[in-house]
Amino acid sequence: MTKSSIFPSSYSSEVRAALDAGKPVVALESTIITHGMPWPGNIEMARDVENIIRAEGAIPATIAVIEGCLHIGLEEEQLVALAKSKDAMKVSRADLAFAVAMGRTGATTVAATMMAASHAGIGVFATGGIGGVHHGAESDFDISADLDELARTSVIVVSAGAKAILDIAKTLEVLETRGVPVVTFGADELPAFWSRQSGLESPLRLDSAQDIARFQKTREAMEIAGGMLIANPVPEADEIPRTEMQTYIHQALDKAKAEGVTGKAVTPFLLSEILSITDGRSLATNIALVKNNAQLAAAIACALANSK
Ligand code: PSU
Ligand code: MN
Repeated sequence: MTKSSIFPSSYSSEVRAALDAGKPVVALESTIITHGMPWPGNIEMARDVENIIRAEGAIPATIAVIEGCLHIGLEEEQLVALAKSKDAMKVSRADLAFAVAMGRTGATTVAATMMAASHAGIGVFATGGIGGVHHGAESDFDISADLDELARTSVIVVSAGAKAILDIAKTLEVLETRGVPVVTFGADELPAFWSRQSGLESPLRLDSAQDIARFQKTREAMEIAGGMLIANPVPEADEIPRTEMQTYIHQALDKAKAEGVTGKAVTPFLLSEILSITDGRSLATNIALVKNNAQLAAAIACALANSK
């Protein structure tokens, strides 16, 4: 059964039926659609990702706030409208109730999507990369709310690591402090979003969806609350090597600094800068890694459902 929710929320018929039947469901965020990728690559990515999850035997639940209602699972027209919209809010933990109260339309970040997924009883969520500790955080305090959410909300987040525009070493330190397990899938080295390498050793490693499900079940049995981060390296054929990426990232960071970009605008600015520097290649990699994450998330959701 669907967990009774304190949120005023609306479920797509597909998601409602899956949750009622105890079938595996995978949550998907929507900020990646509105603020992470341009039209029409964003809608193609959103549709492909949903279909990959269905093909693996799970049901996708893309999450967004539409005119003040939190939607768990979007219909095709809603997905298209969101992908085309130019003024959707970027909704994180701080903004979720605001968007609902004021009847606004907004896309949910990793943090807000985890909150919605948890209330809906969805335990697995696929995204591209999480937010984290930005370079220079020691002076500007720019640390994503995604990290705190991982510490408090019991959802497995499948990502390609922390975005390489971040200070990944500091991001790992914060996750360790907050007690968030970071598990790299099938590799010893933590991936860095567009690249398979980060230069950092992964705190933990697992090699199958079944083992990830077993780890999560054990956490539940031991009453250890909070999320876990699965870092899934981008497939080799789609990656942009680390040394090459570092040049582009430096250029984008310099421009953000020169233009005085701050706050919520930083991540979308850096992503679109890198997109134009790489002439769209970063977008192809971004789409490939989200698809790869959706597939693994679906496999984990199926493994969890089978081990009930
Ligand atoms: N990964 C992407 N594109 C994105 C994001 C992640 O490939 O647009 C979004 C996610 O929604 C993540 C957010 O939660 O960026 C982090 O933003 P901030 O650093 O402002 O917390
Ligand atoms: Mn920030």
